[in-house]
Amino acid sequence: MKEMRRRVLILAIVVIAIVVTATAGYIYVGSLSSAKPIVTVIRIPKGSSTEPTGFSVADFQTNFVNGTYPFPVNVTVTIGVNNSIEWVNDDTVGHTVTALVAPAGALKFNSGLISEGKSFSVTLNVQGVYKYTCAWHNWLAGKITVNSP
Ligand SMILES: [Cu+2]
Repeated sequence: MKEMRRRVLILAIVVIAIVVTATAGYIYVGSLSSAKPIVTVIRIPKGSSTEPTGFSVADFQTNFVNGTYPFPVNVTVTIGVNNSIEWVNDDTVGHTVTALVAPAGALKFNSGLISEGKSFSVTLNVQGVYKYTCAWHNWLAGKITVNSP
């Protein structure tokens, strides 16, 4: 019965799409299929625990959250809403991915310690900007922008 209702719904969408196509002249096919969750993999490279030249923890603490942080943010990714990110730790020490900034209504994700060879995934359901760092090595920092659906 549920399957029948689903078919009727799909048929209705197709009919509407055809009418829209006939009147407006184009069809956005993507809206007919359910979005598949997409996973973006970020690898934490070996040697990441070594502090790079020019890093200032005071500077990080003062400026990272405010958006005027001058030290290069190592990772910048843009994903769609409800997509996932998976961090894989290729380093020989543990790291964390700890969100310090998240959009209103979104949880600030925190992986806890990701041991060497382990990974951590998060699915981001709220659009906006997230900024995260490793709790132990603040030079490992990233910015994630989640686009609207
Ligand atoms: Cu770390």
